[in-house]
Amino acid sequence: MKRRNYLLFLSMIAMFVTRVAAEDGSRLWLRQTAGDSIVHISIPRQSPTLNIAAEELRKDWKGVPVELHIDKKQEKTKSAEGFCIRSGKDKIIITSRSEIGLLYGSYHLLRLQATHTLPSSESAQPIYEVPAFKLRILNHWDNLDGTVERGYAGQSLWKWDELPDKLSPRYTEYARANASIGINGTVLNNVNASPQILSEEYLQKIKTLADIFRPYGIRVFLSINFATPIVLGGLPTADPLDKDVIHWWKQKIKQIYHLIPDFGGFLVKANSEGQPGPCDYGRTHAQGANMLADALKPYKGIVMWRAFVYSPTDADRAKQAYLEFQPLNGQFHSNVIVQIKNGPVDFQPREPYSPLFGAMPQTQQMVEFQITQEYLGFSNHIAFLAPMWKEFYNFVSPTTLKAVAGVSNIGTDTNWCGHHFAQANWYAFGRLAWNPHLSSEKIADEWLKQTLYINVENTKDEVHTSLKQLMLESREAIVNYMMPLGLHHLFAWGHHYGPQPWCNIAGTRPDWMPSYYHKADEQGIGFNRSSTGSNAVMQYPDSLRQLYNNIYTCPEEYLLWFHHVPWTHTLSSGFTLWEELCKHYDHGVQQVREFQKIWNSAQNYIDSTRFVEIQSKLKIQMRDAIWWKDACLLYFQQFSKKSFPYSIEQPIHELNELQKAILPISNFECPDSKLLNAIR
Ligand code: BDP
Repeated sequence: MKRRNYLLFLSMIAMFVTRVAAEDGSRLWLRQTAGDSIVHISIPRQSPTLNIAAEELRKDWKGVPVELHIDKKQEKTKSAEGFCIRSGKDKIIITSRSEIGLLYGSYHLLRLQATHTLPSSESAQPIYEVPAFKLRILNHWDNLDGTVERGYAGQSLWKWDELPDKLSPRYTEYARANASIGINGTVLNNVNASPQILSEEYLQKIKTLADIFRPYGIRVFLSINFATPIVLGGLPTADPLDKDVIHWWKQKIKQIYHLIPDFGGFLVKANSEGQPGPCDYGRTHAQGANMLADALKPYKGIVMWRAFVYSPTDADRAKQAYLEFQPLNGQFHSNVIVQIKNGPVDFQPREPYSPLFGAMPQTQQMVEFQITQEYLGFSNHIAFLAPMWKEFYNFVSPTTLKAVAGVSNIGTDTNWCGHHFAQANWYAFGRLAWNPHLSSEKIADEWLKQTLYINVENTKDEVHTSLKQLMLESREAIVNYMMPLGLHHLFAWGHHYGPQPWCNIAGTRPDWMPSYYHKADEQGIGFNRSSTGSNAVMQYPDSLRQLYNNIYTCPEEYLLWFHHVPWTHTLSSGFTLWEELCKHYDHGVQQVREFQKIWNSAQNYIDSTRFVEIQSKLKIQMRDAIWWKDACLLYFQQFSKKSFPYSIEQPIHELNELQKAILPISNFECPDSKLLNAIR
């Protein structure tokens, strides 16, 4: 080989090696590499959105030529965002009523290619896809100082200090990733909102982001602080019926739309956890929401008004959102959507669905899921959340909801989400927001194939099957080792990472203390929400009320949510409650041991960087699972006064050692590993 050719050959190898080695997770599920042939892609016209579609296909599509067509009359895909893919022998045609539909269709085609699920051209029926929800939106809990509330993946993506002049390449990558899975809205800032977000200075920055996101079909929304007219506007009140307040909001909204003509609207956390709101002025949530909605209406903006409220009253916390919001049914204006967390308490590893869903038939509702793992081991544990969200849809039909929101798990970490597997939750959120009928297995399958393997074709079927199994079981494993059988909120106060079922801080709200929720005593454990207790069951429709109200018919996964159950009560397995509790905690630990084995067996099919990183996280998860099991079982044993079944792995910690450990309390960071190592 001539010297020049030889050098060229070496540099090609070097390029190839860097390409293979550069698996740091930054490319998410969009890892396809260019095909050799240049395929002809035709678009109906030049436009920012269509150019992106063409560029994506040119970069990654390896098949026959593709034509993109706008078809205003396309009947089957009623939504403008829907699309149809028809494949023939010599070309593929994607049609949609809109440009963004064509972009979604292009990403869909590429997904079929990457997951090896392209239908063969002869047999192929056209593929029609329509999103189930019109609004599929991420909620960022990002603060203006760059921190992220309950974020475990670094700092906020939005570099407020640099905007609007300097633009991080991540803004476009973020928009692209969202568009590839159909997410079409983003609330940029924390629901605990700073009034400054609406200042002239910030609106300019936000306009810049909106301009970057627009071609990807993503509209920008903002969380607002209800007292902004006082803080920014210098008014003496924020009373929603005050004419100066109304005028202030109208002017502010006019200013926003002048900069961002397709601005989506506001998300509001009001009279919740100390945030200001209309109730401060004797007005209702509906009056507060409607005032904003009326001001947004001329611009087609909306208000997403959160129902996450619970005041320190005697009423069971699980009942409070319903008590406060249900009577307001029918009072909200047509561009208000009440945003409700999936469960009645707060994003626990397992909750029954919130009975507020379906209880306000004359009011538009949307669900809020939490993608960030505040209550699921932060970015240290693998918790694939599609099964949890699907569980919600077993009770609440997607057709009754206007929209779906997910609290984002994205930050400045190279791999975006802290844990490589946490990317699967961002992915699953988007895919389920588009189609809630997709199975968890299908989503896991898609994500694994697109994201994880060095080479899909060379990956052994059994490895792929066990990794899928790992993902599908992962959330249930966490429920098992953290809080099985309907237990909830046993978390350490403040940061919600480790177990502290004993936590009791004098002078703190009782409904922030674990004992409020587990109520363990010598007789038994669990919160009696049946008709002989707080009667929260009353808020559910008849059929479920009867089921949940009876200790013998209540599904065991919700048993201790609805009942205070004697330690000696026999469960369907024939074991007593105490024995079952021990077995569940133990099973969770054994599941993680199994996950470690599965992961190790995948070594040859995953790049070494991500393999080792995930392996290390699994070690932490393993130690945490044992920590959770030991802490909860040793603590509850003081009440049950029973020994552990021989069949379970016996504790390796002492209770007093666990109770002495001081957990660092921070909203923003993972716990300090040195301190934790002392107890793990
Ligand atoms: C809780 C979080 C808190 C949020 C709150 C909310 O701990 O940081 O501000 O939810 O959703 O789960 O408003």
